[in-house]
Amino acid sequence: MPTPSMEDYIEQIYKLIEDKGYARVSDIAEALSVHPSSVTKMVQKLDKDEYLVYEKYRGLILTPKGKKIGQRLVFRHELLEDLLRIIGVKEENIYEDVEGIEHHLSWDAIDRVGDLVQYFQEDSKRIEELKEIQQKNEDLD
Ligand SMILES: [Mn+2]
Repeated sequence: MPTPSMEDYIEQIYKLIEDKGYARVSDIAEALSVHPSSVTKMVQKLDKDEYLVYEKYRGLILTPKGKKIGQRLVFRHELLEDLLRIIGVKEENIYEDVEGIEHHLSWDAIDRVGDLVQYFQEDSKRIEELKEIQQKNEDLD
């Protein structure tokens, strides 16, 4: 299993390749707010662990194993954003909150979060009921 830091890299690399068709060390460094030398080091480790293939002058590509995990990590991030949005977390907090929790949930918990998101998405009345509770709680403050 990849470590939380490896997960962040695989997730960003997957997203960059999805969006732009390629992932350069400089783009990864910018996306993760880290120094390019840290990216090079991590990319070498990910290459060694067979998540990607890195060739200095030709860039990098994800292996099937890297792609599969990348897809799951991006799905997990987006699912948790959906959850926080549905339960009314302020937009300005959503990204950082997800970055903070995403590595610390089991895939079991992620599946259950998926059920919960589906529960709300299937009937907007449920979201309205939650908002009513939130309104009541705010009035108590
Ligand atoms: Mn993330």
